[in-house]
Amino acid sequence: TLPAPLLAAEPAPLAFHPARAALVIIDMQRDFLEPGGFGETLGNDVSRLQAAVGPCKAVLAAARAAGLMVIHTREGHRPDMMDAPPAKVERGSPTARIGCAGPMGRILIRGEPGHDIIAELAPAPGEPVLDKPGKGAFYQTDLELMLKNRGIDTLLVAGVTTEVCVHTTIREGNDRGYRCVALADCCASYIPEFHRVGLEMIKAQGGIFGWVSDSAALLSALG
Ligand code: C5J
Repeated sequence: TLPAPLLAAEPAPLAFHPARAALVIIDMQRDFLEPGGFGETLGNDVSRLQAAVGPCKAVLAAARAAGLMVIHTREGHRPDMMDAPPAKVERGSPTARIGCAGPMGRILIRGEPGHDIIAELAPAPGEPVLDKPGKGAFYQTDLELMLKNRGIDTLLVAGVTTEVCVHTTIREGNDRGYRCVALADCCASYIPEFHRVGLEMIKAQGGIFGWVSDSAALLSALG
């Protein structure tokens, strides 16, 4: 067998087996990255998330070339919104909440244009697209089952936003025994300070719930 590549990361480098690692790209959806979607209705400057697009494209291409499992997630709800907790729906402006009509269709609703993954990161045939009703990718989804069936033990996590869905997914994965690595420049937040501190939190205390690496380190490890 080939030696496990070493990924430069903090707080320490991490050896990983490409056959047991998955690239998980969180919620790179039009609703979060483009004007008129969920992110903007909450008062955010969506242009801040663009920084993650190029690095995500690069790691996606490298992961595909190396034969890594690639999983895309989307946050959103059923058109009947039976899976949308009232406590989630009732936040934000009453005319621009989840389920309301917007320029990209109903906000954060499956099947609407805004719910799609941005064109630059479109899933390839055969790559699982995981629809999740919550912030974490494990909650009420079959992610754990897919990872178990593929023998995955390491999650390389990219996407948006750092301190919300990326963090929640890494925390969930860590508790389930996965080595979770946030790829810093492949993640972004509407609030730059939260991006920075969110990454600090993961790797503090000896990597309390994960590791932090970046696209250049992953490309070099896979190269
Ligand atoms: C948010 C997400 N921020 N994908 N969702 O509501 O991080």
